[in-house]
Order: sequence, then structure tokens, then C-alpha cells
Amino acid sequence: MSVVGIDVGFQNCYIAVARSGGIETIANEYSDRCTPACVSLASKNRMIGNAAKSQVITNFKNTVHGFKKFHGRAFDDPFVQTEKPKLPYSLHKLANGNTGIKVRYLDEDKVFTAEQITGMLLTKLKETAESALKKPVVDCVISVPSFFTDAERRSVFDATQIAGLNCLRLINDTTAVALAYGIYKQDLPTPEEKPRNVVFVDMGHSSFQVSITAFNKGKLKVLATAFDPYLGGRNFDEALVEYFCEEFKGKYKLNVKDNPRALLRLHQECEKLKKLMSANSSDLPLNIECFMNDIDVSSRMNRGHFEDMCAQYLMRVELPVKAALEQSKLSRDDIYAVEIVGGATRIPAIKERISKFFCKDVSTTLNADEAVARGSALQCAILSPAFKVREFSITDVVPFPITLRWKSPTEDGLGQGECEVFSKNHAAPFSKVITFHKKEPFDLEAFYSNPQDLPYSDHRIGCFSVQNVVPQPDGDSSKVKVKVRVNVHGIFSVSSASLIEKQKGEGEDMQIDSEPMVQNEGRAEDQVSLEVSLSISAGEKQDPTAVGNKPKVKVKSIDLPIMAKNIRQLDSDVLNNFVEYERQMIIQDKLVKEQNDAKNAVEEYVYDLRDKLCGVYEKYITEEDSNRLTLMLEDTENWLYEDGEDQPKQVYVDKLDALKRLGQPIQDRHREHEDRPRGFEELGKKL
Ligand code: ATP
Ligand code: K
Ligand code: MG
Repeated sequence: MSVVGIDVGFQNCYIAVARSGGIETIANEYSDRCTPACVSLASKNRMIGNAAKSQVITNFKNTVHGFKKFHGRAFDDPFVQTEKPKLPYSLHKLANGNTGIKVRYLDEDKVFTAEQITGMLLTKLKETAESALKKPVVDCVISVPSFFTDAERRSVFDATQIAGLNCLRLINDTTAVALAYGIYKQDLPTPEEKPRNVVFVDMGHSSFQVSITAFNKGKLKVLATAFDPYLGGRNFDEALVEYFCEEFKGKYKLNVKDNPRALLRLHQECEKLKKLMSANSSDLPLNIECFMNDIDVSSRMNRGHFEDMCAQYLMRVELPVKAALEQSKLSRDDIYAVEIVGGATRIPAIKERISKFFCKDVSTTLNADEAVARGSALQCAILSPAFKVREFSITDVVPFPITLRWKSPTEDGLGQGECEVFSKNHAAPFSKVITFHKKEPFDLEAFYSNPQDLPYSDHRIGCFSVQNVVPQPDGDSSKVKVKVRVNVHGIFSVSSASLIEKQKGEGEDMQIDSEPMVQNEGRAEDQVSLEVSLSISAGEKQDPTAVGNKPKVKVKSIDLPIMAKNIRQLDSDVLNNFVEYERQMIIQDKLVKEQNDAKNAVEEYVYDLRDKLCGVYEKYITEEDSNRLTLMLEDTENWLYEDGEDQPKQVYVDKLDALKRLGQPIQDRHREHEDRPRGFEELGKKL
């Protein structure tokens, strides 16, 4: 069983594998270790990754990129609405209110969900790994931004299932980076010593993440995370695009924004220019031939001007960095190193800001592009029973505080109870037990405590109904213990509940017992879908933990079913349909590929034989036969461009066989002749 880690970036994806020799990032069929997060739908098949990227301009309406932030988002979400007019493809409101992506596929209008599109991308990455490793890839760890909310995490998790992957953990980007940094370090302080504190900064195409992590031998603990979910390399591209659009309006009277193809080209050129400016502070040219209306455009830019233009973005770099340091309660002197990863941290002005804030040079000891995937692969190796690695424990944090709310009877009617169950930067994964006193079933509404701090428009997480609650035989309230947790994926749930038979001398209303969850505990049970749909059967069991510090008395505890409502993840039948549909699309792509391969084989044979007929085969065929065969090859070539353009695979296979029946005897005569002298020579040696 392979263990892989996947970095699903907004722009770039990487897949790394853990092998006995260490971690290796896998190259795709283009010998590229980066696979673009791009999917192109066409009338016969799909193209994914590099092949899709080459369609961005030619097939812009059906080539989907920049969809990572549509996971779990409502179509009406302000973010989606601001993105919509900037996209070359169409968005569509789904029946459940979420964001769908509308394209032509197999000559039909189709709407795909973000889960499906990411599922396609994951299929591609899975295939890349499988063909490199020559064995199936199922178990994986996938990275997500640390600021992803439950809805986004559940959505990415669903995507992994669509692709037929078994996701052992959704790991935060910066935590994966921290693992990649720490696991090989031989000189970390012992657990008794003061930890080594390292800041990790990741600025990708769409977002900016900062974490501060404390390392001791064999473990890492994230102390704080902070982020700007909307600051990334693309803001800098957009600034350049805006600038040149304005300039070209005046200089060439071109309205670039009205022409999606030109706009996409300008985007690509601006990104290239941005990268050049990272290495070069002098004046650089921008030239695009036949840009629009047959006009060639050209302009210039330099780093200084670019930085002025991007001042509003550069200003934002310090904020999350500062917030993370404050939350960690460390001072600058406590920071051992500031490690930067992510493509956009190559922009000199960004590096400078970070380094200035910490009064320290930034370190680039990790591979800026691959560290997230490599760390994820390491996490997969740690979690997989199939792999032995050095013990390394990871404690992550809860990015946004979570509150539970419930109805509770008061003297004058029905009031509300409320409790923050997880504070910001609370350790995760983590379970807690909350005790309620209830006479009837009750609902627990879970939501993020501070909607204003959430980079997401809906602060509700879901509602968990604790069922089958009954009063005690004497009519009093029953004690109900509810377990809430943030699991390894960073997803919240009310995971179990039990009714405890009445004990004497208890009067408290509600209490929270903390109980840190054992790390890496039974991974099968951490699967999200299982967890929320499972109705725990009402059976009786002995609960040894129910009595706290009091003398151990055996008490009866009855498991209660929990019904999760309004959880934003795909219904299981919808998910199953998507899984099936993805399988069909994979088969369809395979068919098209086989058809193309068979067709190409005919074409190659035609060219090859024709060349040889006027070359090496000349002596082995009569002129008459040669002319006849050449004519036939010409016919076949024409056929390939006309009637033979789109035929079932078998037609090409038969065609090739027919040609080979004619070509083979000539080839045989040629080979026979070639072999003969050597044969004589060998015979001569023996004699
Ligand atoms: P995200 O982390 O937001 O999901 P991602 O992981 O796909 O996105 P990365 O691959 O880390 O993003 O970085 C891509 C970004 O880095 C792009 O905006 C790209 O233009 C930018 N980038 C890459 N190299 C350079 C460079 N030399 N100079 C400036 N920017 C660069
Ligand atoms: K990436
Ligand atoms: Mg990234």
C-alpha cells in the first residue's frame, strides 16, 4: 500500500510519496512535479492538469481553474459573487444553494459541484502516482488551508471519496510544512527543555497563512495560526492586469476586459512578468503579439513601480504575522527561525516585510513548492499501519472558536443555554465531555462564535439532536453526557451521547470535563461520513469514566442516538452518484485515449512505411508493388483526416493490421538480408 500526501493548491498541486528511502515528489507524464489545478471539459473527454492548462485560452468557457474557494460555499456568498464576473467559465446556483460550475461536456450542458471538480483533479493526481509507483494509491493525506471551516473541509473530504481515495487526514498546510521541517531534525530540544519555536509562512496563489509551532524531540505543537485568506500571488497578477488594461485603453484604444481570450492572455503574461521581477529589479518589457484586433501590444514595468502599485497588498502582509506572534504570547527573541514557503513568498517585497517584522532573515531551508505535499506524505506514513516511521506527535489548533447553544427551561419559560466549547487555538484533535441534565431529547446548535472573524459567510456548523432522552423513574432530570470533538480533519461534531443512571448528590447544571483525545486513535472511526450519519444503538454498557474522582461505583449508561442536521456535506446518495459518475468519466477518458492511441499508431505506421519505401526497403520490393503501396498509404492518410477522423478503436486496429499484412513481408525480407552477413560472420568465427 502506498502512502501519499497531496497538496491541492489554488493554482498548483503536488503529490509526494513516502518510501523507505525518504519522501519523493512524483512527476507526471510531462516530467513535471507540479500539476496545475485545472480541468478542461470537452465533447469527448476531459483533460486534467497540464493538458487542461493548455486549453485555458482556446477552450476558456469549459476550462475550470481557481475553484478551490468554491468548496462548501453558497452561490450567494459575497466571495463567490465577486469572483463570478472575473471568471471565463460560468457559475450556477445548485439546488442546495451551493456554487456549481457550468460547462459543456460530451456535447451537453453540465453543472459540476466543486467536490466533483476537485475529485477530477484528485483522480489525475492518483493516476500520476499510480503510474509512477506501479501500484494502487488509496490511502492519502490531503492538505487544506488552516482557515478552512467545517463546510469547506467536509466538501474537500467528499472530493477525496469521489476520487476513490481514503483520506486519513486533512492536514493544515502550515502544519504539513512544520512536520516536513521537524521530523528530520536531530537536534531538537528534549521534552523537558524549552521548545524550539519556528514561524512558518506560506503565501500561495490565493491565500496567506502563518503558524507558530513549538518543537521538542518527537513532537510538534502548533501554538497559533493566523491568516489572510484573500491575499496571495493572484492579487499581484491582478494589479498588473488592471494597470495594463488601463494603459492599453488609452494607448491602443483596446477594451481588454470585453475580450475573455485577450484578458486570459494578459493574465498569463502578467504572471510571467511578476516572476521575472522577483529576480530582476531593472526595467522589463511586456510584449504580446496579435493581442486583440490584430494589434501587437507592448509596455514596460519594473520592480519599484510594481511595489508601489501593490502597496495595498504589501501592507497586509504584516497583519497575520503580528496576530500569530501575539496569540502565541512569545516575543521575537523566542523565535528560532522564520521559514517561508509558497510561490508568492518569492516576491522580494514580501520577504522583506516578514523579515523586517521579526528582525531576522527569513529561512528557505524547505522546498517552497513541495514542502506541503512532502509533509502530508510524512503524516500519511505516520498514520498508515503499512509504514514504519519515527514517532512524531502533532498537536494542531482550532482556527475559530466554536460555541454550542441549546434551549433550556427557566422559571419563566424557555431560555437559552450557551457555551464556548473550543476557544481559538485550542489543541486539536480533541474531545470533551459535557454533562447536561435533561428530561427529554434536545438539540445542540453548533456555530463559530465570532461571525465577524470568519472568512466565510455562514457561521453555523450544524445541529445535533440528542435523542431518546427520558426522565429518571422518579421524574427527575437524567444526566446526559455528550461528547463533542474536533477530529483529525479539523471537523467539529457531537460524536456521542449517553444517559447516566441517577447517582446521589449531584446538583450541577452543566459541566465540561476535558479529556484530550489520544493522537492517531483508530483512524477508521475518524472518517467524517461515518461519524455524523451513525446512530449509536441504544444499548447498555458500563461506563468506567462516568464517576470522575469519586470512589468507583459501577453505573449504568445508555448510549443515545444523535441525529445531525444541517451539516454541510453531500448526502450519501448524492455522493454515491458522484462516485459512480466519476468512474464512468474515467472509463470514457480511457476509451478516448485508447482510440487516440490506436489512431496515432496507424498514422505513425503510414509515415514510417512511406519513408522506408523510398529508403531502406527500396531493394526489397518491385517498383510496381511499391507504387501501389504508396498510393494506399496516401489513401489511408487522407482517410485519417476525413471519414477516419473519429472511428471506434477497433477500426484503427483493423486498418493497422491490414497495412501490416502488406508491410510485414518487405520488412521480413529486409531483416533477413540484414541478419545474413552477421550470421555468416558468426558461423565463420565458430569454424
Ligand atoms: P494556495 O496555497 O493559495 O492554494 P497554491 O498552493 O497553488 O495556492 P503556490 O504554488 O504556493 O500556490 O504559489 C503560486 C503563486 O506563486 C502564483 O501566484 C505564482 O505566480 C507565484 N510565484 C511563483 N514563483 C514566483 C516568483 N518567482 N515570483 C513571484 N511570484 C511567484
Ligand atoms: K501548492
Ligand atoms: Mg498552497
